[in-house]
Amino acid sequence: MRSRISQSLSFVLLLAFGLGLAGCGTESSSTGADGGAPASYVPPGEKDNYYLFYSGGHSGNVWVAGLPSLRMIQKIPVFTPAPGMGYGYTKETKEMMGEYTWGDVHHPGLSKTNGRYDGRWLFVNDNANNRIARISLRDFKTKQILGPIPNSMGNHGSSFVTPNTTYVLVATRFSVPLPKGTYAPVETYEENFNGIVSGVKVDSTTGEMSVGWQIKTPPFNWDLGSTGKGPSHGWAFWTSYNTEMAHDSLEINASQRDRDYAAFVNWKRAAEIVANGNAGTRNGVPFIDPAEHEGVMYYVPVSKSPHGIDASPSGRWIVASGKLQPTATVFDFKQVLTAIENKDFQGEFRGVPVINYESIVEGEVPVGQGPLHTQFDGEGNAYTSLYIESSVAKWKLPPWDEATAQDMSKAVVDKISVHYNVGHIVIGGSDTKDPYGEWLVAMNKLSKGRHISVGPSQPETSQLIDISGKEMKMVAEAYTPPEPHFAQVVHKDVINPVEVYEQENNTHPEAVWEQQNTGVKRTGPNEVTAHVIAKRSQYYPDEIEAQVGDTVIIHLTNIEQVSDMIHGFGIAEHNVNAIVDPGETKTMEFTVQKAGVFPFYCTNFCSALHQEMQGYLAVRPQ
Ligand SMILES: [Cu+2]
Repeated sequence: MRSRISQSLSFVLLLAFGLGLAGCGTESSSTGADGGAPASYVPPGEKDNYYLFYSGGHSGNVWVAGLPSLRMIQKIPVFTPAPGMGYGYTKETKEMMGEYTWGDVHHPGLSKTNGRYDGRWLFVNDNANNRIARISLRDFKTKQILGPIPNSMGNHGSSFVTPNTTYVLVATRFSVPLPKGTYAPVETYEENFNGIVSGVKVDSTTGEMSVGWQIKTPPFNWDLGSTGKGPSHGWAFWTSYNTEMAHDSLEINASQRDRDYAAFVNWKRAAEIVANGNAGTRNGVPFIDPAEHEGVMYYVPVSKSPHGIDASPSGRWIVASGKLQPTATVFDFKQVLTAIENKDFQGEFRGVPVINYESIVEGEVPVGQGPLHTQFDGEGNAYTSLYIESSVAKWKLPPWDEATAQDMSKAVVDKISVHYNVGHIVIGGSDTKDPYGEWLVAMNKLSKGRHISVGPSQPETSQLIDISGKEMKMVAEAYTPPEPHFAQVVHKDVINPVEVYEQENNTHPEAVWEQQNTGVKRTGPNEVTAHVIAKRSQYYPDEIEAQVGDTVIIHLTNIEQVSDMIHGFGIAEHNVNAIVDPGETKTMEFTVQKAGVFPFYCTNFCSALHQEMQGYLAVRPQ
């Protein structure tokens, strides 16, 4: 009850402070000049300072919100049709989505140059169908879906972007017999099943993705990861919650060992092995057995049933948390390199060295119950989500003073309750060398009791925490559809989107801009092709003739060159639906199967005469 009271009080203060700012005409900032209440309230007409890209989980989308307002601005459809944007109905998007109409987006990763966000692309994974997609932040649209990735099953441990976007790194949650497509009884799991770590290569100019290499692993279930920087540049880290290699009743059987393993992978070494022609191939992909190539992978014991592992902004401190142990373990990567050099190993597993735990641990910080993910503010502090406690702990990264080193509880400097069962948390730029700090968003799994009832199917909550001061302050709350597993936050100045596709940049081969180039033609015995332009408030031409059995191809160009002047194109009873943004061309292709006259019309309100923007598809019987 107490937390609810303090929260509504702070909301009132926020409101007052936000309105005050509006009067000054300044941008919103986290705290007032008097150090007063934080201003997450962004008044009408003012804009947020940050983009917040939420993964959409099994909705298959990415949600775009503003920060600090938490106002939802846009949906970016990726793996799932979105009729409101014509996505998944046009030829281009259908081909990109392939045979699946959903995906499970878990971890968005922004592209980077020199360890900082460069505002070019956002990569997202599909845990269900083993794919990676690339969204261009030039127009906030999905440009490529790669996969299903060969040999990869349960693409959960991604999308982790290396400091110059050389790779997006992927690890498998599930293990299967390899090459993928092989049968083996599930009882032979330990012997016949394997996991995979993949390096998805990214073309530095076009962003085009391809599978660069894969590393075979035991059938551990790989979980979250991160990429190194600074002293750990060239490395990537993943935790595993099933080094027991259980294949049934995982809740019990995968929770037996007091320590699981993290994998420390030298991706530069993997790339070298492939470049030198020393990798094998599996399902057409360069394939590395780490037992045969020294230096490509090491195991590090971590606390029980870990979920997350995160590299600090300096790249020196690698923080791993075990769900079933109330500590965040801090590894010193400089000591990791020394241990590797000195072969300071406590054993090996299937030919891969296990680094001596004692030699590389800087400390175990008692953060609280159920630690999952750690984020960094760039001021020497770490923040760890605590699933079981439903709170976020703020703690100091090393170097620690003598008193803290003796009593690690002194490293924990603040804790705040969230509502509740927090999964991921995000701080802007946490995975870069220069985090923004300022705000932390807690993404909570359960929202029950926090909103007016919407029945049994309930959204997730996001809570906004001001981290600009010594103590964390809860300042706002919002809801999202399922399911923001993780998010990325980037400053608005890093991204420079287009709002209109300029005519000279439209590369669609079938784009037409002049009325004299439009028209409907028979282009085959059973094929009719229409080139149509859309503008306020008509289509030209507005009549398409075809015969039953014809394939009808419509290339539709929106010739508007004005921001937000979007047209739609829906045909009655044909499941045909496109949206064309200003200057954009889209293609619809379908077979007409019934005679009759079917209206088509603009679905996206565009003008006073929007209702008049219509035409007819007239289909003769055969
Ligand atoms: Cu219109």
